[in-house]
Amino acid sequence: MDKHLEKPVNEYNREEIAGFTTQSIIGIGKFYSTRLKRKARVETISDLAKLDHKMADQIGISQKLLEKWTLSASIIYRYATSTEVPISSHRVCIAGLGAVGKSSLIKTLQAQKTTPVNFPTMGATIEHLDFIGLRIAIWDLGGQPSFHRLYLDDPKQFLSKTMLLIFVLDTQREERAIEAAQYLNSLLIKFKYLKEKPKVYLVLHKFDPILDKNELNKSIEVILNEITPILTKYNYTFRTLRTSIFNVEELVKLFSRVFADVSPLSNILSDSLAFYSEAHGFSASFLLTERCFIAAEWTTQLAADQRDNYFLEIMEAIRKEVYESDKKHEKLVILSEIGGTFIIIDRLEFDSIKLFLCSISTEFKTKEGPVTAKFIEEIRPWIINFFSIIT
Ligand SMILES: Nc1nc2c(ncn2[C@@H]2O[C@H](COP(=O)(O)OP(=O)(O)OP(=O)(O)O)[C@@H](O)[C@H]2O)c(=O)[nH]1
Ligand SMILES: [Mg+2]
Repeated sequence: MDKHLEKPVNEYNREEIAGFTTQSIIGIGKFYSTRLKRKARVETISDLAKLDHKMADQIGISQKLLEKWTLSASIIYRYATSTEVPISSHRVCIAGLGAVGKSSLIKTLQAQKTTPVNFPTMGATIEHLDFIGLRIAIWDLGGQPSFHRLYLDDPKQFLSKTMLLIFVLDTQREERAIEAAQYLNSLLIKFKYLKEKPKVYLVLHKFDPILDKNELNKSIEVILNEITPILTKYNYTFRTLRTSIFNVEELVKLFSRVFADVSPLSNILSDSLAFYSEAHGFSASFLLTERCFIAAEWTTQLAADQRDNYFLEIMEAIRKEVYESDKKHEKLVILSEIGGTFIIIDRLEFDSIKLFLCSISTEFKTKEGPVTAKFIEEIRPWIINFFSIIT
């Protein structure tokens, strides 16, 4: 949002924000704001959020630009009018039977390196992970049977306002599938009682790189045969992730998707990133957090394995930079192993939030351009102000 408001965004109440004029969105100057008003009777953020993109011709702006503006408006509108609890106080729960690897998985994500935990979690503990300025609180629900009653008997305390349920299964122990399904069932009953329906991710864990994938996939089939009917019974859709603490890169990559699901900012940032990349003629770009989580990406022109390869190269470079190099470079340029392309990594800082802007290019570009400056200017208020609205 525009930085020329009379006071900081967080000092307005939510209804006021929905009534801001369209000019308060960066990029919509007086000219377009007048046009929106005259040609489409759109005056406020709330009007703009509901505007049909097909009106672009009639208003006299490009379809793409209008899409971008309505997306921004609809995200602001959603938060301005939402009676939901703000995201920052939403819960992410990680549950599953004992010793399936929940705590190890979280510790590995936090440390960015394989970190096995070799003692059971006693009851519930809270762990934090930072993602584009959002402090995600992850409730690690110790899985030993004696603790199940604790959560099930007091769902308000342990399960309410869960926006994401990460249910972890041990792919190397298919014989525990029935027991796992029963536990999941009892959790879903409690969510039903709370009248809540979190997003569900099934994490098929201990999918270790050295093991035979075919064997593991067979065991996964057995496990899913028990688990899927439970989710279907309560009308849940879900996604599956195959993870191992011995493949940190894959773990980080997969969990970026999970966190992007929790943060509405990813959409906005990806949209700005697309404009930025196209204007520069880049073939792809990523915006990564310091922990290498993908805050946003524009990789539509790449095949999936190409995208993954670039991501691995970028991650390796950033981890070297963050953890090994004494000197902090403003910019890194690396020659990619994928023939004839460079990866340009810029360090960006927005108050205390640090991000890496990574672009894939066929040219060796080192100059700061106006496009980059404009991009940074465009995303800055989202990153800084957005969380003052919702926290
Ligand atoms: N092979 C393999 N072992 C793992 C992996 N992740 C965790 N482990 C091992 O699994 C065991 C249990 O790990 P924890 O992280 O304590 O499991 P948990 O689910 O938190 O267990 P509770 O706290 O009792 O619910 C430990 O010995 C870990 O080293 C993995 O990806 N692959
Ligand atoms: Mg644990």
